[in-house]
Amino acid sequence: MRGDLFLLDGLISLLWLSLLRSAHSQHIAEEPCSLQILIPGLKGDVGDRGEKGAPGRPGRAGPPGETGNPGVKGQKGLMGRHGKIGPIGSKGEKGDMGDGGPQGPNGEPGLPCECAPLRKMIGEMDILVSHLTNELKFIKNAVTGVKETENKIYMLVKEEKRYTEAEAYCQGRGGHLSMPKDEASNGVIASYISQAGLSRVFIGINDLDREGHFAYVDRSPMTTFNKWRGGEPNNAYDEEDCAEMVATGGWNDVACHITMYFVCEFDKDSA
Ligand SMILES: [Ca+2]
Ligand SMILES: [Ca+2]
Repeated sequence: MRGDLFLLDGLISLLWLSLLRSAHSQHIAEEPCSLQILIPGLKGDVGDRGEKGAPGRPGRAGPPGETGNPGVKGQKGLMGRHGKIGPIGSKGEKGDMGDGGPQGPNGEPGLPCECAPLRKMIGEMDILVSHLTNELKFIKNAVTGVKETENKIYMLVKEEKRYTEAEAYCQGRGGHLSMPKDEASNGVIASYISQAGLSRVFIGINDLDREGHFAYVDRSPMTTFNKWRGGEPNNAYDEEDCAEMVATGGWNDVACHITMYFVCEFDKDSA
C-alpha cells in the first residue's frame, strides 16, 4: 500500500509538470487534456487455492533417548539334558593291604594217606611226560624234513648226545645210527649235514669190539666200501673208537664220549 501511494505521488507531480509546459507553449499543445495518465487498476479477486505440494525431505535423526530402567529378572529355566559320558580316568594307586581276618575254624580230620601207591603213580606219570616230551621233539625233527633213498629213511637229530646215547635214541624209534654202506647213501647223509649248516655228525661205525677193526653199529661187517679221510682212522690219543662224518662225506674216528648231533636211519620196510 505504501508503494502504491509513492507511485501515485510521482504520477501527480508529472501531471503538474505537463500542465506548466502547456501554459508556456500553446502552439504545441492545443489539447492539453489528451494526455494519458498511467494509474493502476483495481485489485483482482483472490485466486483458487493451489494443489498440495510434494512431501518434504525427512528431518535429521533426533538425539538418543535416556537409558531405560532394568527389567525384572526372569524365572529359572528347566534342567538341561545329560551331557555325553566323559573319558575314563586313569587308574588310581593300589590301596594299603587290609588287616588280616580272624582265624577260621579247624577243618575236618583227613583220611589216613596211603602215600606209597600215590608216589609211585606220580613217578610213573613223570616218566610218561618225559617220554612224550622226547617223542614230541622227535616228531618236530621229522616234520622239519627227512632224507630218503630207495630203502632207507635218514633223519638228522639236532640234539647233542654221546655215541651210545645217540644209538639208543635211534634204536628207541626202530632204527640205528646211520650206516652208509655205499656211495649213494653216503652222499645222502653228507648232503643232509651240509644243508643243515653243520660240520659233523655221529654215524653208526665203531671199533668198540676190537681195536682197529671197524664195524657197523648193528654189528654187520664193513665190506670194501669206506670213506675214511686221509690218515684216518688214527685212533688218536688211543681213545677213538667211534666215527663221525664231516660235511664233505669223509669219515673220521673220534672219541665216543664227546657229544654232537647225529643221523638216524630207518628201514622203509619197518618204518
Ligand atoms: Ca679205535
Ligand atoms: Ca681220528
